This record gives sequence, C-alpha cells and structure tokens, in this order.
Amino acid sequence: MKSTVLKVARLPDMLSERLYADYDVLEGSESGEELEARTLRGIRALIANGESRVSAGLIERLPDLQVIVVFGVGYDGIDVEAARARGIAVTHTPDVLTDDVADFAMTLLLGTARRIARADRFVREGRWQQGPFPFTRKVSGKRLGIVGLGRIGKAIAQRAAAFDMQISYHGRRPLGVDYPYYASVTELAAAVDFLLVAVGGGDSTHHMVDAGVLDALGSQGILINVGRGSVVDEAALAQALAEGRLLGAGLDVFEDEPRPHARLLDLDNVLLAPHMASATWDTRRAMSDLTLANLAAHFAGEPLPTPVPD
Ligand code: NAP
Ligand code: 8YV
Repeated sequence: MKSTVLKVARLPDMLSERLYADYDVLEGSESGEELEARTLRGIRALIANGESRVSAGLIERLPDLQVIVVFGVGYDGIDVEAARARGIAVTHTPDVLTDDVADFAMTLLLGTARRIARADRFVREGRWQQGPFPFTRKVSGKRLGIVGLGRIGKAIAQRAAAFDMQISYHGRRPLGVDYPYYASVTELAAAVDFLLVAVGGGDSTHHMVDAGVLDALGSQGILINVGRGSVVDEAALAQALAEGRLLGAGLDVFEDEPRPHARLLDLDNVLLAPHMASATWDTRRAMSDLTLANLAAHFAGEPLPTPVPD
C-alpha cells in the first residue's frame, strides 16, 4: 500500500510526477484548513519547498505525520521545534544547489554593477543612436562583504577570488578562514563596495540589513541578496535606492514573494530576479532526487540522507 503524502508547495513536474507514481498524494494549502479532519488522518509525510510556511498549527492537525521533506536548503518557514517535539523528522536539500546559487549571486553582482538590464533596454529602445551608454562600476579587484559564509557564501567567495575581489565576511562567529571577519554587519558594510547576503531567514536574521546598514554601505555601495527576503528591510532599501543613498541592488529574494515592494518596480538602479538562483534543469533534478531519497529512506526505515542540522 502506498503511503500518503501531503504536498503543500508548488514543485517541478519532474518531482511531482515521481511523487504521484510512488505515493498517494494529497494537495493542500499551508493552513490545511480546506482538508477535513478525517482526510488529515493517515498523512505520514509532508512535502514543502524552501519558501513554505509549515506552522505548529498545521503540524498539530496531522496526527500521523512522521517526516517533513523540504525541496530546498532553507527551512526557515518550517516550525522545526514543533516537529521535533512530536518526533517528526525534517529533511532539506543542501549542497546540490550551492554552485547554481553562487553562480547566480555573481550574475546579479556583475549585472547590477554593469547595469546590464538597463543596457539591454537602451539598445532595444534605439537610444544607442543618440549616444553611448553611461559608464558603470568596475567589479574586479573591489571589496566584497559576504553576510553568511556557509556553503553558498564560501562558493561565492571562491568565484569572487577569481575576480581578484578582496573578501571579508560577517557571521555569528569567526570561522578560522583567511578572510577578515566582522562581528558587526554595519561595520562590514562600511568596509566594502559590495555587500552580499547569503544567510537564511528566521528570527535571528530578520531585517539584519536595515537602513543603518544601507547607510554604512553608502551612496557608492551595491547590495546583493540571494539569501532570504526577510533579511533585508525592503522598504528601507527602496527608499535608500530612490534617494541615491545606495548605488544599486540585485535581488533574487523578497519579503513577500512573489510581490516585490511596489517602489522597487519603478527604480532603475535595482536588478530584480524571481527567486531563480537554484532553478536550472541540472540542479532541480538533483534537488528532486535528494527530496525523493529522503522520503524513500524514511519509509524504508533507513538513515535520512540529509536531515536538517540540530
Ligand atoms: P549554510 O551553509 O547553513 O550557511 C548559512 C550561513 O549563515 C552560515 O555560515 C551561518 O553561520 C550563517 N548564519 C546563520 N545565522 C546567522 C545569523 N543570525 N547571523 C549571521 N550569520 C548567520 O546554508 P547555505 O546552504 O549556504 O544556504 C544559505 C541560505 O541561502 C539558505 O538558508 C536559503 O535561505 C538561501 N538560499 C537561497 C536560494 C535562492 O534561490 N535564492 C537557494 C538556496 C538557498 P553560523 O551558523 O556559523 O553562524
Ligand atoms: C527554493 C531556496 O527552495 O533552497 C532554498 O532555500 O530558496 C530555493 O532553492 C526553491 O526555489 C524551491 O522552492
């Protein structure tokens, strides 16, 4: 008999098809309110993605839940404490997406500094015929501050080193690496040309990049965010960009996805991407494989390949 899985997130077809083949899949919202109590009984696994909110309330409504499987590395939306209190395991997909996210961070960094979206519009709109495109900012050799030197942060540092960038970082503690460490994100911002956010979400990072940090980065500074939208105070960012207190920003993640702050949409000095850093065919395949491997291992009573850390 197939096990029953509750799917609360949009997943790529390549994953959904295999999920439907191997399990009895129920589709529900993050509140589960539309499902009746008798339907909720018997659900042994829940599948979510990196942006999902799985609250203590939903967990409580699933009396037979054994495992929460996240298609993504970030799991800040999952109430892990509530899951653990019930002995429910939580898994995610680290490492397999690191290269893509680091590649995309560099894409945003270069694209923002060299104003690539604006340059594309300039050519299409025939403005080149009236004169040359304004000069942009050099990247090679500049100072890069990374907020969160984890798997993705380190992969970004490797790539930035090939651009001869001078790397420094902020985290909860120094990591024993060669790059200079800043205990304060404001001090890091004041010391660099580019501030790049690669931390996850959650209470401890909420609005870590606020108006004060943006002012420390300054009118010649550029902010890149591939971590989580909640890390940056988006209203403060839009204001700083509009007032020229910050040179530019490149964003893949937003506070209220899929709705970037309305002011950002009218600004020319921000490059916007629809949370796509890990969205390549290769990586989505690897993430799908790992998600299914976690689910299969759970039901086979085998060790989980990638449980979230304690
Ligand atoms: P990771 O290896 O756990 O790295 C996270 C880093 O953040 C660690 O170095 C951690 O350092 C640091 N950190 C955690 N809490 C912090 C805090 N309160 N203050 C300062 N630093 C803190 O995770 P990863 O695999 O690199 O992924 C990082 C994040 O990227 C994910 O959580 C996700 O939100 C985001 N992401 C985005 C996309 C996208 O599509 N844009 C794709 C994948 C991932 P310590 O724990 O040592 O302090
Ligand atoms: C998304 C991400 O999860 O892994 C993460 O934490 O943010 C992304 O990879 C992915 O878009 C699936 O929703």
